[in-house]
Amino acid sequence: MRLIIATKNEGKLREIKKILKKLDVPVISLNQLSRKFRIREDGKTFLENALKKAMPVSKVYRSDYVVAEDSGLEIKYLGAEPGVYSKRYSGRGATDKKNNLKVLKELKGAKKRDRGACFHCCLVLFKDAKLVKSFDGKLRGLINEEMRGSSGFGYDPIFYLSKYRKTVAQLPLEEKNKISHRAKAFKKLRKYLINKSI
Ligand code: ITT
Repeated sequence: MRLIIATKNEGKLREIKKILKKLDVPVISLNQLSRKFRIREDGKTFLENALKKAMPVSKVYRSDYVVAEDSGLEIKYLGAEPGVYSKRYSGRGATDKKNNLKVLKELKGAKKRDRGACFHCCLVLFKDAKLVKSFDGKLRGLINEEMRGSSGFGYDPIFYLSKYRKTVAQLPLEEKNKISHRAKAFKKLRKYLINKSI
């Protein structure tokens, strides 16, 4: 029995593996499976997208546990955008840098009180093509006025945490893993799996 993380994002996988390292099961990603999956992330919510990622994998690998997560950045000032469009916010050929720059442009001149943002992670656990449980995690912060730092991925360079006086990209990965939206959701999963003796 293995724990398959239904992601192709190596940045995410690195973070997830660190959080789950105490579990006594092999943790692998889609990149290590012989079967290839093409997943359309066209759901309207993080939960819908997480279900879309997990189901096809769990249908093939029925005896393994499959975990999928969908995550993104929500900015109240932008009506909770980019949300489920976080990865492709700057359109065709989107990159992390272009996405960051687009957010900075949208918030140009916005006051501190309007710069509130939230990273949201929704995670689902599947077995035998059925949803076993879902977990959520959130991290609140502010959109910085410029990009800072090079650790992490995605919107980390513009996500500012007042408590640390740093962006998430200026924190070491160990630190991010203690507080991130993903860490919170995966710690709930870890606790669940340990309690179930998995
Ligand atoms: P998979 O679907 O293969 O898991 P993905 O890169 O498509 O990987 P998501 O759809 O869940 O991942 O994430 C959407 C985007 O949200 C992601 O590309 C980042 O831009 C942003 N994001 C998610 N988690 C983040 C984090 O911890 N730090 C910074 N940005 C993050």
